[in-house]
Amino acid sequence: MIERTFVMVKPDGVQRGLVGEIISRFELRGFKICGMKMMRIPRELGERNYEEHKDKPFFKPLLAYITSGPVICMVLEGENAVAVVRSMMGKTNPQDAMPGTIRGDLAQVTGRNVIHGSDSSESARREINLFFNEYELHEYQRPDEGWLFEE
Ligand code: IDP
Ligand code: MG
Repeated sequence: MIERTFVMVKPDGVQRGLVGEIISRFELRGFKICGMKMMRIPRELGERNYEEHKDKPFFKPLLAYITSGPVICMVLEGENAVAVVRSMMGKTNPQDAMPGTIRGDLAQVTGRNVIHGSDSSESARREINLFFNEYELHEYQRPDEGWLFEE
């Protein structure tokens, strides 16, 4: 099933110059970039994105982290995109993330784990609507689609 997911390179990923490396992994895998922008997340948007964690002890540092500098927001489309992107990201704690995953290759600790990705189709819909309007989301064909997918 072709679906969309929301992905964000967090402030540490931008500051460390990892944006190209991360986007490149998704492009090479065959994901289509349907939307992309750089922004500094306002506090309220950060709170809404992470509202499921509002009672956790790490909520305050998480908000400080996520609003500490610009991020790159993306909407990626592909086969089973939510789960596949999560598997490419690796476990939340980079020390548990497998080598070959983004966190497993590029990060050290949970509080600086370089990337966010939606954890379900419902979260994806919610997060895409939170971060993008309809004029920022695009439909187009990749010329390699005929070879990425079966007929
Ligand atoms: P996820 O990003 O893999 O979906 P979540 O459990 O949803 O992980 O947590 C959201 C984000 O909150 C994590 O990516 C990480 O940046 C931060 N976080 C989660 N747990 C901790 C913690 O125990 N200490 C510090 N930061 C945490
Ligand atoms: Mg999560």
